[in-house]
Amino acid sequence: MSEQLEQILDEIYDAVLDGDANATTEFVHRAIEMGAPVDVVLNEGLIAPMKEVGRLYEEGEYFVPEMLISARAMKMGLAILRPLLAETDTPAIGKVLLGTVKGDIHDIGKNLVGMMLEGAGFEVIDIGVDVAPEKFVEAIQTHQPDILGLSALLTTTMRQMSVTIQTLMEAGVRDKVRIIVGGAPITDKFAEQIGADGYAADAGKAVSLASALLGVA
Ligand code: B1M
Repeated sequence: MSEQLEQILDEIYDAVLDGDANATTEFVHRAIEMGAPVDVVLNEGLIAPMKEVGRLYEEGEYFVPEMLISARAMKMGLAILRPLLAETDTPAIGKVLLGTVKGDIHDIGKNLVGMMLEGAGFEVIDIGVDVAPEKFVEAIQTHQPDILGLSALLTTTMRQMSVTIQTLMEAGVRDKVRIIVGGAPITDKFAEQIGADGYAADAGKAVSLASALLGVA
């Protein structure tokens, strides 16, 4: 990697960490113009500082407002990458319904999963955050997706994944979809325990998992 590119990635990292949305936008544009690989800008420029934001929050150096403005800056950067991540002309290989579970408003990871799935040729229907189990049932009936993707970032809301699956079973729609789960506190073991069809640790793995579940890998 050229020194110039490393420098611009550092600038993006710092801009997200500082919650400076204007600088994030400017440096992401500049990195792309310089020919930086999109995945490098994403991982080193935008995702890495969010990990640091989490660490600073744990240490008591950052509070919710700082997390929020960093998240906003990161989203501005993501919006620039979105068309590049989602570049595809191929017909949809499957339909994915995506949402963050009830009680949880974290959506950056979910949005990223959605973008990567779109980029891989899936049609994505994102029903947002804080989605109640009944809403997932309704959306499955309306959109008839092949896959349901559930995201949770809090240890307190990961249990909602299990509640959601139970609700789908009671409504008789569980067997109409494959269910994939993800988010920082989720593990393979947890996915198995709650009766999901698979767990993905990151957006790239969510794409491989969704493809494998539909036999298009
Ligand atoms: Co929150 N927050 N937050 N937060 N926040 C965490 C998650 C936390 C770990 C911070 C910390 O303490 N270190 C902590 C949770 C602790 C715990 O549960 N054990 C926490 C807390 C405590 C809270 C509040 C309770 C704080 C408070 O109010 N006191 C509160 C809860 C609000 C709620 O949801 N009810 C809260 C609020 C917020 C903000 C609103 C300020 C903001 C979210 C803004 C937004 O999303 N629009 C926020 C942020 C930004 C974070 C951190 C700093 C960053 C999350 C993020 O966007 N990461 C986070 C710390 C951290 O994660 N290290 C933290 C970047 C993103 C790309 O990664 O989301 O992990 P991630 O997604 C990855 C994978 O997990 C995976 O792929 C993604 C891409 O690779 N993945 C999937 C995610 N979903 C998937 C679905 C899949 C497959 C893969 O299939 C369907």
